Amino acid sequence: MSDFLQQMARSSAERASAAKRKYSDDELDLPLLPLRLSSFDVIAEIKDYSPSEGALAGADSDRLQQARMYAEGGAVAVSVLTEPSRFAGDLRHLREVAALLAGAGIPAMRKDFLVDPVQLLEARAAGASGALLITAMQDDNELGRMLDCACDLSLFVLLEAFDEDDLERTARLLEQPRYADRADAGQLLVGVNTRNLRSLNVDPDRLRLLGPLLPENAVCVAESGLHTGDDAAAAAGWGYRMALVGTALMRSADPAGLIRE
Ligand code: IGP
Repeated sequence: MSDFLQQMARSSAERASAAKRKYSDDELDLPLLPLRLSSFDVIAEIKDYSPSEGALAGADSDRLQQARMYAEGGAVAVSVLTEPSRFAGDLRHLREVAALLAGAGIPAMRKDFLVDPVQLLEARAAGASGALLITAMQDDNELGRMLDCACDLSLFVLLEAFDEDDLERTARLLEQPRYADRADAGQLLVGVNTRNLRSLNVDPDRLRLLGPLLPENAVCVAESGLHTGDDAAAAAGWGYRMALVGTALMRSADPAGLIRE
């Protein structure tokens, strides 16, 4: 069997072809909330299950309560896993969380292994204002198509890199004026995921090692394996202006307090 990322790409493509039949433009008029960045921000994540950590949450009410605590803690955005097979995610989770957060003016973003522009439409129709794109899943043309679609829909994008090659590719994309403009506006972010999505292992040292290679014209996000305010402060010292935190917040008795740290 192929590696994890390939499996995810295949099952995601199957879901995309089913989704293509569903949406028309008039379904896409839910409120769009741009990211409003400050000096260091947290994107807080809702995920019920992680392939590496196991179950992180249960009932639907927990999910909404979790989103409320993220809002209370001052999360700049909330990321919601929608991948069903390995993360127990669902577009319904995104829809419910986005609707709840819209009242507080906090954008929700779709976290999944997106391979087809229609999945960005799905995200938009579920009320998301942003989406994650994984650089290593697509070639430059495919990624360009996804970015263009996200721009057309005014979705903010977190473009995720894992290694030097990914970061070089994101830097090249960011040389193109249309993407550079989105990055300048703080609506195209570059993330470094410390978790290798092929093996699922976390290498926390990646944040430090890749720090010098971060593109200068984008806000950069430290992703995965961050547990404390100290972890976030270290990331800030290496040039990251945001942290994406899931597991630690899902497990915390006081997620709002942890975000404020
Ligand atoms: C959150 P953590 O270690 O705080 O739960 O990680 C987030 O970075 C992680 O869920 C993630 C992810 C992804 C999940 C980052 N990129 C891509 C699925 C797909």
